[in-house]
Amino acid sequence: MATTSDFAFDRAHWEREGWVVVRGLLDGHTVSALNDATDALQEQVADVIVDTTIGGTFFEVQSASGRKGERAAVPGLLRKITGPSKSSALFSRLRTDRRIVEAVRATGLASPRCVIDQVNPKAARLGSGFPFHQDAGFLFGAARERLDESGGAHVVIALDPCDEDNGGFEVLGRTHHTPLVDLKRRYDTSSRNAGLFDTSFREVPRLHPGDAVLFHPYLAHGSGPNRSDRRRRLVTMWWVDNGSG
Ligand SMILES: O=C(O)CCC(=O)C(=O)O
Repeated sequence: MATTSDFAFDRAHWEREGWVVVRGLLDGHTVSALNDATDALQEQVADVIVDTTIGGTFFEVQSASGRKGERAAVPGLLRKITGPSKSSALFSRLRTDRRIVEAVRATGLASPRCVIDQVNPKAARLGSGFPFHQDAGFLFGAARERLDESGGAHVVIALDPCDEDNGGFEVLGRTHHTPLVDLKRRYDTSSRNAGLFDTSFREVPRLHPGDAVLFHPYLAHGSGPNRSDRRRRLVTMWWVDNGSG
């Protein structure tokens, strides 16, 4: 288990590229429990064909085109689960998990607070890509103020092996130094937005279950479609620095 003292963090890479891989942030037992919890959440909406909220958790369906607001390609097929912590004790505990908090703290956040938690499933063959975007543009209100005043860091944690073939998480290195591209929350989720960002330092880190990518809230990122027979699931968490106030 990672502790403050043995936490391996490549600061130079983080600062230059705006992202860094942390191997084995979560152990196999935790990953397996999170996968079971994700399956249980998915079972609750096994028959839905439109976006659905249950107990504060939002289930966004995966359409055939990848566009939001369209019917599910197959009943119960999901693209995103927002706020799994509202329905699952395990996901709720993850928001204060010492290993994740220490990793986020290592990026420079004095007092990290999780403001968004999600699961991003991508079904074998049917899961569509994610357009490149900067998360900071999708954070509003008090959380956005904290980000602008004190900073933030985002984390994705692989629940399955992730690579280019199954629509692994893609980062556009060094874009965290560029201004926010305002997508006005209305961008076409079936596109890739590739023309909007510099893709020169694009990478798709190969991740094993439990590995994480820490990335800057201004870093452009996305993912391709799942062309494999393997599903791909990620946990995504957005953190802001509560600072001293
Ligand atoms: O699922 C993915 O590959 C990317 C998800 C993402 O970037 C997001 O939900 O903001």
